[in-house]
Amino acid sequence: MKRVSLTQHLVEQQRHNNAITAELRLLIEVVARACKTISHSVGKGALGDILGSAETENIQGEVQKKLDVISNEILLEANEWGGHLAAMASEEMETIHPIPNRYPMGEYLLMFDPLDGSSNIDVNVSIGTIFSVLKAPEGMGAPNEQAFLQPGTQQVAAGYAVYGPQTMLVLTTGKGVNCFTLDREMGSWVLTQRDMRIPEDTKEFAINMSNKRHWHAPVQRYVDEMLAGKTGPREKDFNMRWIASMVADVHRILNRGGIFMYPADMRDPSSPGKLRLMYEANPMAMIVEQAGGAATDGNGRILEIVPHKLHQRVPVFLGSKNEVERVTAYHQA
Ligand code: P6P
Repeated sequence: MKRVSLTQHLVEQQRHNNAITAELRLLIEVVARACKTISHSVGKGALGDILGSAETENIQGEVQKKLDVISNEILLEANEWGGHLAAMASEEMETIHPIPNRYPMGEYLLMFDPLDGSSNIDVNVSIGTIFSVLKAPEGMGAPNEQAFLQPGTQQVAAGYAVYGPQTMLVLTTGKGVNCFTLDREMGSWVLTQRDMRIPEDTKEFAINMSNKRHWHAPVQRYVDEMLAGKTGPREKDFNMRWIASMVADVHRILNRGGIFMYPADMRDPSSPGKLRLMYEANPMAMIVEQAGGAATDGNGRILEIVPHKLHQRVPVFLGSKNEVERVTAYHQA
């Protein structure tokens, strides 16, 4: 296949369907470049300053921070000066991060989980960066948290980088899902999978089984039926995978189908599950739906949830359409 770079892909998208503006193209290229930098740091592991002990100092003279905080700084510094953003928000920061006055403001809002699954870095398991892009409300003036509280259907782009045996970037701007592999020698992202599609059926589920006793009845029923295999109502055997790194689990599902679940549990009725809506569930839900899959919170589309807090959590069921519809139907029974 002729090598198509991320830049060429975005220029062609901009030219053919105007789905993306020049500013959004710049935004995506800047985020992709920051993910290259994060990949380089992650790849060093214990050999790099990044995982250095608390005694070392970084260039700001601060005590060395953890990799997920430094990944956050990489994304902030990469995106501040370009003039494409009005503000940023991150899992690592309690409040939003406005663009410093010394730089022009743009029309987009960027949210990210800079290094999702970072507990896996210590054991050399794939981790990733997840990002979501919204348009800043017209006439917003100074950006505030309220500007970010838009439903996932308003996202203009979403993507993730997965730092595994290969470093890959999966991206959607609302016209399907494409995957780019990092050519480390050239330092460029190369299009390696066009228009990814998730099979509507699957034999593979992903959930942290150790929480089983805390699940609500619909999830108990759905998982028990799969565990019963051929002898149960599903009349087929299932397999289980749980990497405990959402990016890695979703990437597998995007490539070969499956259902990923992080349900609410009965221990804490006020906290509906572990995953965050704005920069984990929403971007992954957009990617999955654009690839022909489904993504719900057990009741309705994740993308239609109207947020009320920047860091709010949400139950997540996403992946192969027919399986997500089944577990969602069990919640309605
Ligand atoms: P558990 C990683 O910490 C994360 O946020 C997701 O990437 C992952 O799917 C989930 O939490 C793993 O949670 O409870 O299995 O450790």
